[in-house]
Amino acid sequence: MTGSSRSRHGGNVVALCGGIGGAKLALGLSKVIADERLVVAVNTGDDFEHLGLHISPDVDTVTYTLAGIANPETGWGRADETWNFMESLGRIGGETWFQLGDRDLALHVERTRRLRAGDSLSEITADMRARLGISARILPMSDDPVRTHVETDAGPMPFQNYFVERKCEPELRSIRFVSAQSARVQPDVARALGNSDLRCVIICPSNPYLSVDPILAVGAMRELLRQTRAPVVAVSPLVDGQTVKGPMSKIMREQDLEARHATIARHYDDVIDGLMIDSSDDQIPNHISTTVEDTMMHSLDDKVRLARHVLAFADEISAGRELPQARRA
Ligand code: FO1
Repeated sequence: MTGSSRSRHGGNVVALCGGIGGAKLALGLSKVIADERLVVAVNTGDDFEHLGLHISPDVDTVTYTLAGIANPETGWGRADETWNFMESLGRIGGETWFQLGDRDLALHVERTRRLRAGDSLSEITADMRARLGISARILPMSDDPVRTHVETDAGPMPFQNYFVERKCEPELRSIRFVSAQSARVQPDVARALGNSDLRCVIICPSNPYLSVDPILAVGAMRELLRQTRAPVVAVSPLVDGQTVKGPMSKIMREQDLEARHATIARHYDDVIDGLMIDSSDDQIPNHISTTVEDTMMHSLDDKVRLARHVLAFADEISAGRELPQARRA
């Protein structure tokens, strides 16, 4: 039996989350898990300084999504946006490849002011989500700077220049998370992972290579995941063998990886106990439990349904089965 037999249903859940795809499941989880028992640890490797502003795209995508004000078409930025700032900026020769809506801009300006005044990204994010009426805790993976850089056939470049400015056209050679090793896991995330009443850890269906790996690369994160008695389950971001959104199949091809669930299972092999997939894959290693579910999330109901299934899957692993020896290695 793993850990205490006391039901963990009241325990905390930690969700590791990147951008748009992950935020959808985080929204579903926020509807199922009460208040602050949900801790969403968000990737900050995509953060960058732009137009003199500190931009934290994934933190904002998760915050807007949980507040119900995210742009439903793009998944990033805000709904009901206006673009006067970008229009004027373009006219005076400013950089417009990274679209900042007028309402969205207020968050970047206020975050930048507070960071310069010495507030931490965690404090700022906690204030923003409280003001937006969000009860789940949204925490950066670290308050120390970590930056995703990619090596491509067009040379090295920061993440947003590759992902947004160049639309992922350059051929990806390798991905680096600058300063991840020396960055400290955000203290409340580390505490939640070390807490004995932790119900489970969920790796949301974000891009494993661009959005989840930076989180796993932070300081002691992998160690904390290996040490927890709670089950760690991931939702595969691949649907019907294709990627749901974003450049995942191109990135996998460029890394000579087969776009199938078994590749995702092997990628997370050292930290997960279970993988939720949308169709069976007989190449998944035996020590990783699997469950097959429809993982497409269009409506809010889809997101809530998937959240319930992931939690039930994790509870099954923690209640019924010994944690795989392999993970304790
Ligand atoms: N993604 C784009 O593809 N184009 C944009 O112009 C863009 C602007 C943007 C502004 C604020 C923000 O929080 C996110 C924004 N994103 C944009 C998304 C972002 O670059 C990516 O979603 C993440 O970095 C990867 O998950």
